[in-house]
Amino acid sequence: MAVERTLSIIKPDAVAKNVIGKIYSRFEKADLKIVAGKMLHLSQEKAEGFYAEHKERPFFGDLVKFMTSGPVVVSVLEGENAVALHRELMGATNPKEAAEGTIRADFAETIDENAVHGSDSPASAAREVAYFFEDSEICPRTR
Ligand code: RTP
Ligand code: MG
Repeated sequence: MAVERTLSIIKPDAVAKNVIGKIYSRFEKADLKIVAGKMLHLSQEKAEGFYAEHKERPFFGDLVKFMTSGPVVVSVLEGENAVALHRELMGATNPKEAAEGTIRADFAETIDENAVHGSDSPASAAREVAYFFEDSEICPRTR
């Protein structure tokens, strides 16, 4: 299996619940390395650009409103099979359907405010990592 990178966003609801560390801890326990990270408050334009693939969906307006409602933590995670592993740790989009022990099952209640985002394919990950980080902001582990 290949070492991959994926983009994580800890969404405004989870930041408000003060569980950034608990979510980071899930990544670390799964042997995903945090190789970049920052907190920021997304502008409407930045959030719309990030979710451009959902532009025509009925929930798009609410999604952008939520994602700009407070600070988020964006991170790059690195590890074997990182994209799929991270999605597994997150659980289903709808927390009510998320498997026990997943981040969404434990820290989210509704599909609209579901605690975390994770890239859904290596191609999306490449686009999303570049959307938030310069190469110089990513720090691969040397030990
Ligand atoms: P994300 O992109 O945030 O990691 O979530 P995801 O891949 O699991 O889900 P996606 O289909 O990409 O949808 C992005 C976000 O839009 C909201 N959503 N609402 N009401 C609905 O039917 C609906 N479907 C999606 C969710 O907040 C989802 O995380
Ligand atoms: Mg998605």
